Amino acid sequence: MRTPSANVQQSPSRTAARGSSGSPDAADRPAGADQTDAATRAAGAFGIAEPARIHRYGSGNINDSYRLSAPDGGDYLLQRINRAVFVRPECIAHNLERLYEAKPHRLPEILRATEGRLLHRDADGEFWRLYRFVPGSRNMDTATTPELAHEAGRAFGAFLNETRRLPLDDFEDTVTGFHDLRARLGAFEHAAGIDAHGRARQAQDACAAIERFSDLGTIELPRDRIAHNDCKISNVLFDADGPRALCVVDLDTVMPGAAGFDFGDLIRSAAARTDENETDASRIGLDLARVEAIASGFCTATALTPVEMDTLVDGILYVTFMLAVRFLTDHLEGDRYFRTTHVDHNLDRARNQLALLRDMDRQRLALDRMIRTAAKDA
Ligand code: GN1
Ligand code: MG
Repeated sequence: MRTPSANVQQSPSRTAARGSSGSPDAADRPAGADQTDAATRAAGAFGIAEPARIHRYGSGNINDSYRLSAPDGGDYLLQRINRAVFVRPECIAHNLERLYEAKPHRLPEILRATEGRLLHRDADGEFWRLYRFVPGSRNMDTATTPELAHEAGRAFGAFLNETRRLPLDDFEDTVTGFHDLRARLGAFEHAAGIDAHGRARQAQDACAAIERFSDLGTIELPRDRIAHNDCKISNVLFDADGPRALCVVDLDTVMPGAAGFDFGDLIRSAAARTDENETDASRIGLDLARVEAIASGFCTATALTPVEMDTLVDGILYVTFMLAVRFLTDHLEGDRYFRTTHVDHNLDRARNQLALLRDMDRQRLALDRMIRTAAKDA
């Protein structure tokens, strides 16, 4: 058994309590009146006095997003930072300043509040930020074709390529221990030991699978570059009318990281045959054609060091296992972190990631061969 770490215990979430949906089908759900009022006031702080239209938007698990139209027809994405997850929002602001100073080519345009800051703090202590909505864009929860998978790989590879010269010391950790699997295993053991909600028994299968795979906690990846750290495919914006990727979004976790984690997160989300909410285990698995396409797109857009090349397969297993651990911990702790839509949602997600992990583990050698070949040909 490992020692629990306070750093990465899942923290209470305002958003989960609101019960809003993580389902992509619910992307345009209406916001509660109070929340919309707060969002409208926040829009005012960015110089949009009376938005013509404002509504909840997106399928993110953490922050609250609103799409709004300005009276002059401008289209924006306004987001409230989840303070329970990002306990030091000023670190996000600091990192965004550093990132945008570097003048990246393919990021959404970010706007400043009238007081000049990228994050606006409202009277309730909530933090908001505003992006211009990328016109003609769409996103998705898994890549349905190798062409889309290739484009997603290219988009995140290009992001790493653009950030490769940014000094590590210029960036803060926006979430402490975000990719610390050992600490996350510690938090899981702790939650399972306490079992505050009496859920461990029903989740026995998943808890046992976590124990079986716990050796993955010994994997070490060098965290020696600025990475995106949340490379799920829904964070790629595609052209609404075709397969082309336009840019990557969701920059709250841009901080020191590893190429293998970014690559791994993309494989887990974009090469999975289903999204992470699928409950039919017989449908869950990796689509190797998409793995090949992602590897090829990724390696076309950025050059990896030999050490990084050697960590790609480990990165895939590591991030998938870590997310299973995180979902299961949150289930045991009473769904305080990830937004959920139904009872046992986090347990379902944990089982989903564990089923995917089993398939990845079975195909480890094939994955390694395929990724190296794709990189060589890129
Ligand atoms: C969260 O916010 P969103 O939905 O892009 C989470 C990621 C997980 C992901 C799983 C800050 O991402 O780490 O991989 O859910 N973000 C944070 O869907 O915890
Ligand atoms: Mg995110």
